[in-house]
Order: sequence, then C-alpha cells, then structure tokens
Amino acid sequence: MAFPKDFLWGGATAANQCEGAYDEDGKGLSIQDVLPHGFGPRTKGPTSDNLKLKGIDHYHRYKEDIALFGEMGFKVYRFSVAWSRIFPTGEECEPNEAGLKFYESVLDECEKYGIEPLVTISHYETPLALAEKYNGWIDRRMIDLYLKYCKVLFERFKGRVKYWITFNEINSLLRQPFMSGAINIPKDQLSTKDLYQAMHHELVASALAVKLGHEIDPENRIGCMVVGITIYPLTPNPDDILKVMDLDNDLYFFLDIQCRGAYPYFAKRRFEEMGISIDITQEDRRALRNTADFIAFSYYSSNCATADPSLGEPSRSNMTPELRKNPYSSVSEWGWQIDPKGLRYTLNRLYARYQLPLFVAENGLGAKDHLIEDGKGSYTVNDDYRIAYMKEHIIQMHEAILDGVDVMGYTAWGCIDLISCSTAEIEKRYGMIYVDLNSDGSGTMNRYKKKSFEWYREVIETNGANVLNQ
Ligand code: BGP
Repeated sequence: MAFPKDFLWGGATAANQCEGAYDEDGKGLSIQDVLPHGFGPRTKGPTSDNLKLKGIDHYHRYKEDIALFGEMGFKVYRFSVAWSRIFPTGEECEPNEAGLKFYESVLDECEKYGIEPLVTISHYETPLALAEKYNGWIDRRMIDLYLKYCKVLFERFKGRVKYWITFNEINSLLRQPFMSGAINIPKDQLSTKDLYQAMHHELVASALAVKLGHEIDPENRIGCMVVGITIYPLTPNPDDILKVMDLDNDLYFFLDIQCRGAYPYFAKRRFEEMGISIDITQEDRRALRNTADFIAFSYYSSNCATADPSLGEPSRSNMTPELRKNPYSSVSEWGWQIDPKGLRYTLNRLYARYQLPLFVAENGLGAKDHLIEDGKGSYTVNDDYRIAYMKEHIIQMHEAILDGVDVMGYTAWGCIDLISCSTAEIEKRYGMIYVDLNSDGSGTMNRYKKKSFEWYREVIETNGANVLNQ
C-alpha cells in the first residue's frame, strides 16, 4: 500500500529564519531580531552578527524559492507570518498593509504551482514591543492582541488558506520562555507561577483562535503544534519508568488541554507540588473547550531519561539538558540522536491518546554541506546522508499509517537552507536547496539544487512508492 491519495507532501520554513528584511516595509522588531545566538541571551537591539536580519533573503526571492518548491511538486508549503510585519508593535489599531500584501504575493505564488498553504500564525517571532511592555504571555492582555492579529489573517486570507497552526511548538515555552513566550525575564529569575500563567494564557488564546477561525470560515482546519518530545527509559528500573511518565506528562499537559478541552487529571497534583496556583477563570474553562482540528508536531530525535543522574551520558539535545544518550541511536553532527522508529512510536502514541489527524510538520537532518561542481557548469551537494535520514523516517511514517494512524502530511523542515533556530547559524543546513550564504554573512545568496532535490521530487511524484519499493 502506498501513501493515502491526498497525502500532503511538502516543506516547512519560518519567517524569522528565512525572510530577512527585518526592518523593511514597516516591519517592527521581533524577539528574533535581538537573539543573534538562538537560545543564547538577547541583545538590546539588532546587532550585525545576527544572521536572521538578512536571513536567506526570502523576502525578495520568494518567487524563485516557491518556483523551486513547485518544481519538487510540493502539495503543501508550511510557512509562518511574521506578526511584526502585520502589527509592528502588536498594538496598532490597523494592520500594516505592506505586510499583508507580501503574504498575499506568497499565496499567489503557491496558487500558481497548486501548492496548499499551511500557515503558522506564531513561530517564535512575537513583536519585541510586546515582550518589553507586557513580558509577553505572562500578561492576559496578550490574548486579545493575538486574537486581533488572527482575525486579520483569517479574514484577509479567507478562502485562500485552509490549514493553520496557532503556535509553533507551544510546549517549548517551559524551556525557552523568551523565544517561545516573549517573556522578557531571564530564566533563572522567572517564577514558576508566572511561567505557568503564561502557558495558560497562550492555551486560552490558541483555543479562542480555533473558535474564531471556525466562525470566520467553517472550512478552516486549525491545528495545534508541539515539539514531539520522545523519551525512553534508560533502564527498566521502575523509577526510570516514572521519570519518563512525568516527562511525557509535560507534553500531555499541553496536548490534553488543546485536544480534550480541559486541564488533565494530573494537573492538580503538579500545581500543588510546585506550590503554585494560577488564575483560571470560568470563562477560560469555556474557551478551552474549542479543541484543535489536528495535531502537528516536529520530530527530529528521541532521547532517554533516568531518575539516577549518575547513569548514562548527557545527550546533546538542545531542548532538555537532563536527557541521556541512547546507546542504540546514531547522532547527527549536532549531537541530535537519530531514531526513525521513534517517529512510528510517536505517531502511534499520540493517535492512541487523541484519535485526531496528525501532521509531521517538521523533520529533517541538520548537517554541514559541501558545494561541488556538478560537471555541467553548475553546483550541487551530494547529500546522501540527508536522503538516508529522510527515507528512513518516511518508511516509519508509512508503518504508522499501516498501523492505522491517520497522518495528513509531512513537511520537511527547512526545505531550503535557512538560519537555524537554536544556534542561529547557517552551517546547520536542512534544505534540499542550497543557499550560498556563509557564517560571516558573505555569499551570493544563489540557490542550488542538492542531490536530495531530485530524490524528494520523485518521492512526491510517486506518492512515496520510490522509497517503499526499494
Ligand atoms: C524546531 C523549530 C524550527 C527549527 C527546528 C530545527 O524546534 O520549530 O524553527 O529551526 O527546530 O532546529 P534548529 O534550527 O535549531 O536545528
């Protein structure tokens, strides 16, 4: 059996990692404009070492880029709208027309090639002014500011965009409060109560966005999105099993609320043990009943966990430093453990709990690429390692479909090279399209097709058959 007939194959990007043009056409500053080192500390204002300010110049080259996506046969393109292009400080009464026009032009290009857009409304790029004035999502007023922004997008793109994601990797808030939640307080000074209050506000906003999106256009399909954290116990010691249960509950905390419409059964004890009580109104509880239409998640790797910190070796996973290496997994050049079967496991696990359609919204291999002459006067990259990574994950995704999981689509992360999120570098490339940009900001920005370009084109053309029949 091949993939389902309408399976949405494609690629994914985020505005702050590819657009550049950080101060053009009325765009306000976003939190990314002061994060030159990814998860590292923020700067006061934009600095010349921040590669995201120029990005890969997608803002000016989107036509060429989307034409290449069209050539690969993309059925879907996941991109994000930069909130600060639409509302430069988040607080204007009227949206910035130039920002809306840009995304309309992006949609024009998608339509030209028959590509379905999947729009992430907020991908780690909150207007900086909202972080500085309100401390981001700690403040309840963020809910209305976000909904004002959503309303503009839903109304303006009505009939043109059907698939939406409210927040990228919403559960990363707990580990990256500034990048994910625009909370302008150093992590070590941030109280647990404020952090969970911010979580609550963001979840209420997400639920109300689902409601609003359905009211404006009943055809809209509005998903939530999480980092698909996949953790195995390091040993069969029951303490390790409980440790993993606890870490899994970090993820279910967010998903239960967004997919079941209420706080999970374990929330009460958690809040008690943390010694906090957050402000949840009756109106909030009603709002949360607006559950997501599908679950999107990112999946790159899996990790192990143990209750005994003296055991195992630390994994170089960026998200959770306490995690451990899996002796059965290989690792990427950035120390991310490679575990294709973990994708099948994650898809089954999420489907078993929620029975909602799933979308693999990010997957791919960040690697150093070497541009070589292709013998025909142009350049290419022989990225067999990327093909091998994607192939194994696609096979396991197919296994999950055979298991009975409803998988809507797969968007390869960073289908064109872009600036990485956690380290803000260009060397960590995910694309099937190479961008001539160096770490010092030099380079022509020319685009070149890697070997994986033709391979992925065939994957899409054969609806996965070329991978499954090998
Ligand atoms: C996810 C983010 C993306 C992306 C990806 C890869 O967490 O949603 O924005 O960049 O991770 O991470 P990195 O770029 O750090 O390799």
